[in-house]
Amino acid sequence: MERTLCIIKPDAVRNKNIGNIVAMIQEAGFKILGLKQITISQAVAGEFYAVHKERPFYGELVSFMSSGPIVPIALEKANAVADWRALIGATDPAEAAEGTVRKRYATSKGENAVHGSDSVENGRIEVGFFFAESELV
Ligand code: 3AN
Repeated sequence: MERTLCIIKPDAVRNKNIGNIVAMIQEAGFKILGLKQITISQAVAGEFYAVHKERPFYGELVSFMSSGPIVPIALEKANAVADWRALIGATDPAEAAEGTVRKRYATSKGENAVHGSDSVENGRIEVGFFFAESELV
């Protein structure tokens, strides 16, 4: 079984889309191992997105991710990483396919509703960033 991390980002929480996104996750057959609502500091957001440190949008991304509550969700399923990324859709909602989370709920490349791990290794690392093993059911 593979693990991946979903984060419902501050824009989707503000727009009251937590329930809609969780419904899409469950309808697609993912098992929810852990789920919580938290607010993270700029320092924690910066640590989570450290791989993007050199990108021009890093500062904007870190400010946005610490601008309000987020909902990290630990997901499990066969092929979870690729399947969750397929359900999320393209980074830019204008390019996201019909029926994807970003097509429905994202507003821009920066404020794009959800996060998804980009590899099996990062799936495990990122789930561990937000959840202790004892919090996973
Ligand atoms: P994805 O989330 O689709 O894997 P990445 O890994 O390229 O996309 O980027 C990580 C995050 O950085 C995105 N979810 C988005 O919030 C932000 N981001 C990416 N590209 C841009 C951009 N051109 N302008 C602003 N923010 C961006």
